[in-house]
Amino acid sequence: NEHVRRICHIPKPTTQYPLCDEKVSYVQINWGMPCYAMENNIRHDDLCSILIYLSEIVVFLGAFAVDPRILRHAFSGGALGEMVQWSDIIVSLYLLGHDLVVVKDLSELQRYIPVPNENGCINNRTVRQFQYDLLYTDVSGIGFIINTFGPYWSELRCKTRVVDSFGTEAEFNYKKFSARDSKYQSQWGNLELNLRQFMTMFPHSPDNSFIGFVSGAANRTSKRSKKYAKQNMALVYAKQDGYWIIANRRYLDKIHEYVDIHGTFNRTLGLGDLPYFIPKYVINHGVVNGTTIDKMLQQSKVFVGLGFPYEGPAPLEAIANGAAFLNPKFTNAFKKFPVPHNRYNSEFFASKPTRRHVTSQNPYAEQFIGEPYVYTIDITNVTQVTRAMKKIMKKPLRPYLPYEYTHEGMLERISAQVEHLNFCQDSQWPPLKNMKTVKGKFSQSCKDACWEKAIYEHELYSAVLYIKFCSILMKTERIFCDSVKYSGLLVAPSYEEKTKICHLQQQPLLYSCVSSSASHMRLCPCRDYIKDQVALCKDCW
Ligand code: U2F
Repeated sequence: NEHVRRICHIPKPTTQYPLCDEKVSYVQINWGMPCYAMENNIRHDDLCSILIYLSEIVVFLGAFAVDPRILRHAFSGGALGEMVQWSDIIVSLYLLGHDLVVVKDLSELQRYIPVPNENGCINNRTVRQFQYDLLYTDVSGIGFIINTFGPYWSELRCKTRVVDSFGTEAEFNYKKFSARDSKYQSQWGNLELNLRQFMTMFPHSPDNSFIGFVSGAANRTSKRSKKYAKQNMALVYAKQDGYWIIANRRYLDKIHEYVDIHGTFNRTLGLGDLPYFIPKYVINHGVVNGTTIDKMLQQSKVFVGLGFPYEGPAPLEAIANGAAFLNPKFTNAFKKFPVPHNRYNSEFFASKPTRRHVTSQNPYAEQFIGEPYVYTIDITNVTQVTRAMKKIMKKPLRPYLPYEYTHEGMLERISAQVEHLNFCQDSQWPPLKNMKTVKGKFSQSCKDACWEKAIYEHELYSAVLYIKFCSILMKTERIFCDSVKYSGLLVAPSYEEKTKICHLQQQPLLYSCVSSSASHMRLCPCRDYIKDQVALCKDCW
């Protein structure tokens, strides 16, 4: 019933049939109850097509509000990845019918959140309660809210979703733990939120939720838009001239043997000749708009990664426009073994509240997509570069985009998250029926243990059944515990070989999917997932 996909406001979950404006026809279902549409006072029971619960939402673009320079730099090589993601989140929430207020200004926020007076109290006349169902913001936004609105943060805490590109891990989130060891301190940590309130750009941190973004794709743009034929052309992934300094000259020269090399970078290091580290044969177009980037990607056979920026959206746009992505693998320059970038060896990740190992410029492209769309190679190894270029030149690529990055995939995911994720009350989503329990090996994290059969699900940790499962597993897997102990270890629940202790988790904020220990065997809650839409489980949304 495509033609009746009109939605309207309904009251919060109620035992009554939801009923909107009777003058217009509409379609609505709420929480599995029967729905109906009214048209000219005639009731149609057969016109229901979508299941949606409408919320009133504030979107506070924290980083842009706190530092408006980010917005100003958008067209001169500044970060655009976050803007792509925010745009997609805002549009998705809007298209799903939710009521949105978008705040990009600090002073504007006071209209929606009451400011305490000098005595720390909220003026009687101002609204005492946050009138909205949800607040989407980022870590900068939370910092600002805590500093400005003080204790009022506790009102907002459970309604908040934090857009957090690189993810947040348990040891950085839980204050007592990070206070114990400087290794776990981060300026962005200590928020003590449910880890699933952090929403990432790629599905890289299963402790967090994956919100993602939408990637433009040639075969999905409007029929009227022009398609451009492939040329012997490469586009380099670097928006500022400074990024090119990490480019290996032999890498670019080798690619140049096959194709012309184009760039879209801003000149920050002065005009005149190109800096010495950018070869003269590079044709620069300056930072261009999205339509032009799409056109250039449609014309290019290859999109050339240099190693930075990490985990941006552009490689997916390239693949969606039929250009293969050369994805630099992080290796040791001399011994040639993999050296993933992380907070202990990279300045960029040093401040991030995660110990995640980033194996290449775009690990999602490496792990979830691969050849013939993605060649994850050591770019200092000419043999590997040559081999990849030969394969790329041999056969044209069909545009490809994983479903979770399409418009439909994003809408589906956001719709399910808004409807089912609830951090203000006890709720269980994904439901327990989707749980698959797995015993890990020593040194293995739950992320890896689950991956062989399913996917790790942070939410299920707190389920009562899961705790029971641990006890059952200990019996059925012949794990003979001398004793069972509640402990605050990052690897709990687990079995410790040396002491023969079975550890259950004492502190819910410390449940961690990614932790492992050589002396512990982890007991993991996993769930099934939809291929190409890993945020969702089968039949659960
Ligand atoms: C990532 O941020 P970036 O802004 O560096 O991400 P990119 O992948 O480079 O590109 C973001 C968008 O910019 C567009 C491009 C993408 O949609 O099509 N664009 C453009 O419109 N014109 C141009 O000339 C060049 C690109 C990441 F997203 C952030 O989370 C990280 O903080 C950042 C640093 O790692 O990298």
